[in-house]
Amino acid sequence: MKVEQRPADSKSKEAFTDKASLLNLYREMLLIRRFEEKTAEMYQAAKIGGFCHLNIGEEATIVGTISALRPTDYVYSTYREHGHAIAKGIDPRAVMAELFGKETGTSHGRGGSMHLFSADRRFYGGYAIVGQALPIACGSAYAINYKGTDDVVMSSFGDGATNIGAFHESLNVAKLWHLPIVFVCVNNLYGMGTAVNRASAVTEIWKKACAYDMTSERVDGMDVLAVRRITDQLVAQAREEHEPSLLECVTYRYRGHSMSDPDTYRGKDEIKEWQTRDPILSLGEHMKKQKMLTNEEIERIDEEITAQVEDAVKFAEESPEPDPKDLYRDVYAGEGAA
Ligand SMILES: Cc1ncc(C[n+]2csc(CCOP(=O)(O)OP(=O)(O)O)c2C)c(N)n1
Ligand SMILES: [Mg+2]
Repeated sequence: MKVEQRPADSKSKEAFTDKASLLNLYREMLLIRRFEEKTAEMYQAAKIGGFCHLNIGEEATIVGTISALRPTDYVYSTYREHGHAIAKGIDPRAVMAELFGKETGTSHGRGGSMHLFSADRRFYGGYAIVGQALPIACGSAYAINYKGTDDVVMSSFGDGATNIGAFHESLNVAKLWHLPIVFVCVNNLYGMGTAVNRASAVTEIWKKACAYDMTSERVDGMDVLAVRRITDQLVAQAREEHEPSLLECVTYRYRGHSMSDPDTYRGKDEIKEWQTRDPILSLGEHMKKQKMLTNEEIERIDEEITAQVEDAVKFAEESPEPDPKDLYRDVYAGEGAA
């Protein structure tokens, strides 16, 4: 599907000039990529069961948005959330163990791929229902105002979710109550096998915020620096002015909707075309041009990250299964759970 992009933001690459920051973004994106590739492999080896949705191709959107937050800020996501959980600081070992259904997983193996959660990291899920997290995220943002802290909530969801009633209800109350929330639409151009122009009367999702008189932006979701730059502004607006916003990141998932999707509704050429704008390769090229990175360093980083992912798999493999006697533990969250 052809999408008209806003012209690339020329200032985006100038905004981040120090090597350490760029390297962090690069490493985070590569960690998510290698983690997801390994997840696919483990799924095919029947180590992971149930539904499983990968983030491959969407790394710049995930890392560009979440890296703009403080550890005390909250993130809500969807069933396509392995990358969000890792970007929010959850140990990849605990994420992989959850996918394996093990006791050491983020949700003690009770949730699996679609229900990662960490109160410590303020990563509040992992939801299987499309649009489910948005009203709950508004509740967290309302609590922030009520308690008078300066935390921010980020609620991430797909293009398909913007056709759901809960999306519109959430934007409405967020604006009405001045909630400190950034809504992030990961527009990967498809909801399962349905292209965005066949499901949504308005295909430029950012425009939907106009109905609620809300700040909204559209950004190239394959350019991590552009995403980060605009997210910094929207997070500051939420934190300092308690004004919500909608950010549409136009991106692409290279794999099918889920591990069981034969992916017959789009051409191979389309996938290849998006891969020419790969977010990790693009940042690597940019850093090489700036003399911040060499091919040897790229290889070394890849080896390190591949080893980290192998270690996560080993940890998951060796972790115990949940004990059946704990079946009713954690059915309700206790005092101090959040
Ligand atoms: C309320 C609801 N309707 C339908 C489904 C089935 N379903 C699961 S994912 C999905 C597509 C959602 O697409 P989008 O919001 O664009 O997210 P993406 O999968 O592209 O990340 C659908 C229709 C669901 N889980 N919940
Ligand atoms: Mg989508």
